[in-house]
Amino acid sequence: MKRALVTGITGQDGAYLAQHLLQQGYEVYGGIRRTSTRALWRLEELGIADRVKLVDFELLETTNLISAIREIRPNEIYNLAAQSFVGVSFKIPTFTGDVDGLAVARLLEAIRAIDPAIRFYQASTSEMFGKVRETPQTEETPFHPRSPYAVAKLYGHWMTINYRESYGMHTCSGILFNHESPLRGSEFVTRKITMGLAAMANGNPAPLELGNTLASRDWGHARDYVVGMWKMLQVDVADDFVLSTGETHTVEEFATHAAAVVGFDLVWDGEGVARKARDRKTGKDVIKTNPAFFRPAEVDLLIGNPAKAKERLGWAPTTSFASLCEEMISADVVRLKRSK
Ligand code: NDP
Ligand code: GDR
Repeated sequence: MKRALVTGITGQDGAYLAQHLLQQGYEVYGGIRRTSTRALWRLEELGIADRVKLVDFELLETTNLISAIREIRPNEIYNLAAQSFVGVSFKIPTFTGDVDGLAVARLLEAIRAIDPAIRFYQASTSEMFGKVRETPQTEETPFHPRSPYAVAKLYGHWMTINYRESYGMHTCSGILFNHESPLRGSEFVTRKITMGLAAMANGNPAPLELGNTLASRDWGHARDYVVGMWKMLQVDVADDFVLSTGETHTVEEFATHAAAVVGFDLVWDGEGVARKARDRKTGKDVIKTNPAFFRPAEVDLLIGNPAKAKERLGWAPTTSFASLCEEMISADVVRLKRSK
């Protein structure tokens, strides 16, 4: 039986990846950092909380990483743990650099010292393309990060490649474009929209406040993307892969589609801070712009080309943009009803 250590087990991807690995017959260890309360709700929603073995895992503490790897002796490590919110990284840049950048070097050194045959997956990101140099983006597109988060992730990305080239280790970097799900954290824009619209459909009168609604992203479903992560560690020759859908949509398109599911027909108008959406039937404001959610530097448009992953891994996304929106808002409507 193969053993995997998944860092960031309490996050969106950690939960779906753990589910996939269990389905493949793995013994799954989940790295969890010490906090006053354990956030296991995602594992519980997937019904796998009692099948994942939790181990103390703090990326900022080298001793902790070494003892976890020594104790578990995994065949594969998936490093999903991170300070993953781009907006927040402008407020805590050095902390983000430590967790998302330097910690990758800590982890790779620990693996090299304990057992360099352990296969390693690093959660890299389309944010590294930032102010994009070409469209669509591929594994060969030059990087231009636009946030402390993306700069830190770029360090982790290159360290992952460096350990492969320097020591022949099986280290892979997955350059994943945005992937969402009903298990997405509530501060990311898709989930913020689906939670906000579900609440409004349920009678909450306050309009939802967003930042730059004209930003465009290549949005897929997390359930599909964790399969790609796993496939990267199953091929004999380690490499780096883009995972994306090859489609891009604005925040406004996502909101308009999700709104339609709960009965709002959004009409957008205005520019800058005056940009807003009202419901065509009632004339009421549904979404307003709040400049507090603007970022000091923005990534305007991302769209990935997943051809290499399709060809070498046989990976392809299976969830359309429309069904992603529908699944997310429907889940939030059900949660709201259940909580009443
Ligand atoms: P989440 O924010 O949902 O999960 C992040 C996880 O990291 C949580 O389990 C969190 O624990 C853990 N973590 C944070 N800091 C530390 C630390 N110092 N030590 C140990 N664990 C820590 O992210 P996602 O699941 O969405 O993303 C997974 C990874 O993929 C991240 O690295 C992200 O940057 C990257 N990524 C995500 C994409 C996406 O669209 N989702 C796209 C491309 C890359 P806690 O619960 O305690 O906070
Ligand atoms: P992103 O995701 O920054 O792409 O990073 P996020 O959902 O935070 O933002 C997407 C776009 O929406 C715009 N936006 C808002 N964003 C948030 N969070 N809240 C708002 O109110 C709002 N209004 C508009 C943003 O400006 C941005 O342009 C995610 C994370 O999962 C990263 O960890 C991952 O690496 C990348 O995706 C790929």
